[in-house]
Amino acid sequence: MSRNAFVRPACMTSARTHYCPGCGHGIAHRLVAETIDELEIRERTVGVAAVGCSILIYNYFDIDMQEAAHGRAPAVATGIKRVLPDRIVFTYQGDGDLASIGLAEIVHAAARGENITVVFVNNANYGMTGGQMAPTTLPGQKTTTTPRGRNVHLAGHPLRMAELLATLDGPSYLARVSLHNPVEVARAKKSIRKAFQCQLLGMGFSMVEVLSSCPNNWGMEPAKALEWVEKNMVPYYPLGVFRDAMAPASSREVTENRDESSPKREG
Ligand SMILES: Cc1ncc(C[n+]2csc(CCOP(=O)(O)OP(=O)(O)O)c2C)c(N)n1
Ligand code: SF4
Repeated sequence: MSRNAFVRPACMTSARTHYCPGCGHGIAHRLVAETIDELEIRERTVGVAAVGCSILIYNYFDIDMQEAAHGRAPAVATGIKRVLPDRIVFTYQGDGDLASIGLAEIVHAAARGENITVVFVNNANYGMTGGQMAPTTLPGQKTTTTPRGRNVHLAGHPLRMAELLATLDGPSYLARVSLHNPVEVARAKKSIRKAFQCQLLGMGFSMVEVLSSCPNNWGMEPAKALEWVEKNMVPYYPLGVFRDAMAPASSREVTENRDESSPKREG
């Protein structure tokens, strides 16, 4: 008996993506698409595209999409959700978009507890514009604007967005996941699904930070780039759940009081 190893999610179009070989955006798109199909929310989902390599995401999803100006996706999503509260609204943003130019928008949307879901792809650089330093670039990491490596005395320390937003009362679900191997991809899917479920239940702001590779700008083969995520990004950006309002009260206490360096894992 034969079994299909690959089935395109119904809410994805048949367009081929423009992403570089080994880029994490394609996997992240698929996880979001599978979630939309499984939760049967395709007809009422609105995606908000940001500015970055994923700007063309509206070509790949067969759902209602809205483009936002650089960094403003959480504000645009807020407007859509408030006017159309029965819609499921998500943003899809890179780290330059969300943690640099859009820092105020994401912090205030989270603080307000807006009932939207944010998929935040952290690839430690500005991908679309050629690999400049982002707020998430690791100490010592070489980029086009830090050719000798990020010097934290000059450029400051990287922002850990999931932890930063976990200091706020607004969010209902905050997690960091990674796409560096199949087990982590499966965990990432669980987190993305949970984030959308929080919105369906009207629980307020949810965000999943997805550690992702950018082999092109990192100057690495795709497999090496995945290794780089595991060896360099994961130690700096611990994986796990930082807020989970859906968890039973007892485990929620553990999650919220725990040492931030060892957050609870999904699945
Ligand atoms: C107001 C404004 N400033 C700057 C830019 C240039 N710009 C476009 S994409 C981008 C960086 C995107 O990087 P990121 O959000 O990390 O996404 P990635 O491409 O890595 O997925 C920048 C600086 C712009 N389009 N608009
Ligand atoms: S530049 Fe990086 S983030 Fe952009 S498509 Fe290529 S690998 Fe992906």
